[in-house]
Amino acid sequence: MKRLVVLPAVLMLLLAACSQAPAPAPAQPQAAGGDAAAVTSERCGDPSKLSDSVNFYNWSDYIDPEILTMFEEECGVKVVYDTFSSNEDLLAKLQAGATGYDIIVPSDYMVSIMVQLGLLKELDHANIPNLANLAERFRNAPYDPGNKYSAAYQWGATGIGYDADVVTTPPDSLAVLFDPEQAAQYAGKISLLNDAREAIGAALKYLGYSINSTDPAQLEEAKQVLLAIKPYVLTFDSDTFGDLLVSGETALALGWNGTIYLAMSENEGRNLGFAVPKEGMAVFTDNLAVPASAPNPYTAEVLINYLLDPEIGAMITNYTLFPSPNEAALPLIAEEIKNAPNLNPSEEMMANVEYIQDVGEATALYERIWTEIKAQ
Ligand code: N2P
Repeated sequence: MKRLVVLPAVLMLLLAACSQAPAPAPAQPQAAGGDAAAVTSERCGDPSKLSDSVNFYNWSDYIDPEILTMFEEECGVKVVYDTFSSNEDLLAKLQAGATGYDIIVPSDYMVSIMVQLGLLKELDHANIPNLANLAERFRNAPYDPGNKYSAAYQWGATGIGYDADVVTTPPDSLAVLFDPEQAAQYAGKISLLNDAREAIGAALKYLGYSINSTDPAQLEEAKQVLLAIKPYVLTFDSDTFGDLLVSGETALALGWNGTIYLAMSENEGRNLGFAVPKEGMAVFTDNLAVPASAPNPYTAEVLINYLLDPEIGAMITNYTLFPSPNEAALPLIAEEIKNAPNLNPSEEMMANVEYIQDVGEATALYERIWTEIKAQ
């Protein structure tokens, strides 16, 4: 999704082109060190150390674009913004040698994998005092205790989005997706996340196994579950499943809570719901991190600190509707978001959920199964 890239320079050129003035001289390359004169805020770190631009690679629909404009205006740093749709896509991009990214947003288990592969830079906490705004459980998460490599950005849970005009009994079980008889009732109106760990993980949960199973026999069973209902699946999609529910192209979506809530809140005329299945589901924390190869690591840390500001943290959640790990931001988050049922999973629901974890060597097996499911 490219719509978030803000291009003041292009606007200036357009304006110049419209005026009668002689054509401007070609732009001079800017000196390293950014445009310190443009810094108008305390939130920009040491202006003399800022780069001209910073490259931010995030999940789709995961920030209020206004925040990028604010950072550009306050700090005089252009944010080059691009998006990805799964942890595996992000990893593949980095492993293929993409070296331009300054900030990436891996989930919990992918932080572990990237640390092991030496792909992340250790954060300089002196540049990120706002780490203190994170709730304790995000400052000492098992995948990165003490925020050595990452800072929590948003968290959430996977569940079932549904169109209550079509699925008239609110689903309480993954059987609505994975029991072929039930799924057949919604043939061609089902979307599943385009995500190996999420989709195979949900099938494992349906079977009563761990979302992190490494048992080849259990994984084979999960594959058979997915293959049996695949004829009824319209699409594997992690970017537009909310829109597909709104338009009526689907009636059921295995998807993330914030995305479904956004679809619900923007379309109150539509009778949409979000269900947490009784088998339990995945929860995730997505984290800001700096690749070891980042060209502008200082500016990346300044932007991470900016995103952890309480005001900005609240803007993020008020826009994405995913829960915030930023404790200092909570007073600024809209009450209806904090009180939405299922959006902030209750203790009871949390008892039944699992974090996706690094499954080590079994990752290759998940990948093979996923390729086979997608290919058939
Ligand atoms: C929202 C992205 C949610 C991230 N489009 C899930 N890890």
